[in-house]
Amino acid sequence: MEKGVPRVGVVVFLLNGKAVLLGRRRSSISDSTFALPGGHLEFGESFEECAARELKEETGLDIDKVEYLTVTNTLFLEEPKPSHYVTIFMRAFLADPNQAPQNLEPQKCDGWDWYDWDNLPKPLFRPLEKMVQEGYNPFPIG
Ligand code: 8DG
Ligand code: MG
Ligand code: MG
Repeated sequence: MEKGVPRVGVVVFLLNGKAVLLGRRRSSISDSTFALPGGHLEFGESFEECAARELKEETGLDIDKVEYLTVTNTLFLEEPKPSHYVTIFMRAFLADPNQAPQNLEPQKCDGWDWYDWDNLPKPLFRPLEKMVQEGYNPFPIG
């Protein structure tokens, strides 16, 4: 196997009531699975800055109350080009509750939609699937 270096992903649980924003991926990594918005950390960025930038680029949405939740360490060995990601999971809310998501990178995503946490679509992107199976919940307590 050709070895690259681990890369850093920053992804966002954008919460809206009981729902979370997901989009079906168009990508060499895990094509057609439902994933959170997000992307690669750029040089000099904070996790919060990266989360806000990726959300804006991918969905047009402005986010608020961005905070760190957890991290995963995932090898994608079954992909055509094996990769290794350390992924930072953030939580955020809509800055403007009336703003609707737009599909600004249609080459990378089929479209964004809100899905109830109790009724998530299938198949989920593997790191997310694993978290759900382990009982992870991104919603604030209380
Ligand atoms: P960029 O060029 O905009 O920086 O990157 P991108 O095209 O938006 O990257 P991405 O694949 O959306 O996200 C970067 C990596 O983060 C992805 O290849 C693997 C990792 N990742 C996870 N879980 C999730 C997830 O739920 N959603 C997204 N988008 N990426 C995730 O480990
Ligand atoms: Mg991106
Ligand atoms: Mg992305």
